Amino acid sequence: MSEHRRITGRLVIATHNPGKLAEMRELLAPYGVEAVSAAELGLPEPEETGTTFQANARIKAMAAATAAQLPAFADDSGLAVDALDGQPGIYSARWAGETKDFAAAMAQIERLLQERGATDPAQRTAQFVSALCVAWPDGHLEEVEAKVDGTLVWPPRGSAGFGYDPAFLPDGHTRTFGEMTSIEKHGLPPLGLGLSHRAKAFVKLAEICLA
Ligand code: ITT
Repeated sequence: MSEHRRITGRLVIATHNPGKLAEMRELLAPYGVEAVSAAELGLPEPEETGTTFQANARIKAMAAATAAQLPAFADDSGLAVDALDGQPGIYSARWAGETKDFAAAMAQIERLLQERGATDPAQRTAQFVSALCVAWPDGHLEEVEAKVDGTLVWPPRGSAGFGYDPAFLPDGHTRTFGEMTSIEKHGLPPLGLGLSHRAKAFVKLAEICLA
């Protein structure tokens, strides 16, 4: 097995999602990494042709690392609803359509849950999953994945965060991600609990790639 590699110097954050970008910047901030976004560099969005979160994270990180000739950090993530056999999963962004209408995507999930008679919280369990990949221009990869378990609520609650946050109630909590501050959702100790899927995956990545 090859050695892990540390992140030093400049890093591209290979996302075009402003909500994710903000979270990834906040997660990197304590490590003093100089982060520049794919949008700031004018990098194109690669097609996500993978069939897993990890494969798509790798596609995004490798495309940005090659184009920018810098290490690149990508996240592929999504919401997997148990009663819907893991949907929308890797298609979570695509369910919101061209206009990125997540209110409509949450309503679609709710319609499908109602069709299945999933009204009890125990029938409405879901996970947020995050696969993180750092790719270097020479092809070296570091990859981690994590999830957070929760329940879907209806109607959605709160306006913080992005995407499906207002519908997701993490286990052991009374407020949805949409009702939490950014520190509560993804802050790392000592400020936060490292609650979200992305925060948990980032902790794993930091252990192997960051000082
Ligand atoms: P990039 O590929 O440019 O990073 P994207 O939005 O297309 O941006 P994904 O393909 O990984 O990213 O799609 C993940 C979707 O899953 C994202 O658009 C959100 O709707 C949802 N999602 C992921 N993490 C989330 C979170 O922390 N809170 C709410 N929704 C989340």
